[in-house]
Amino acid sequence: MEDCLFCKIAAGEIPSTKVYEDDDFYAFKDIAPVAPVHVLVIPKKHIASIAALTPDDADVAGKMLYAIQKVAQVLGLDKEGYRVVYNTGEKAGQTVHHMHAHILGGKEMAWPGV
Ligand code: IU
Repeated sequence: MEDCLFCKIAAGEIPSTKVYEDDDFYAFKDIAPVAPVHVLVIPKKHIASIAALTPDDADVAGKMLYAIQKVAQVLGLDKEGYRVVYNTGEKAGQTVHHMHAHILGGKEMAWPGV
């Protein structure tokens, strides 16, 4: 999608620190990490948020969980654990309107954390 920051990052038009890529997904380090490990996983297809998913997106939405699993393995987080956050919409604090999963790890995390 034109003028979408994360579409441009996934296309390599804007630089990022890549940690994983396959045909459908791209993962890169968050520029403002809130945990020792903070990586964003995005679908290459432009989808604004979980709230914008349609039945046509069911395949990519399902595969995204496997991409997250793979990225966590690449990051070495799979044994110690990690948190996955999808901020969705205004009240949740979503600032970039291209669906993304935050993978957070590398520290003990409290719950609930809202
Ligand atoms: P949010 O869930 O929409 O609030 O998360 C957007 C994230 O994108 C946030 O953690 C930013 O630090 C991150 N980010 C980035 O990694 N690179 C950028 O150029 C921009 C935002 I703008």
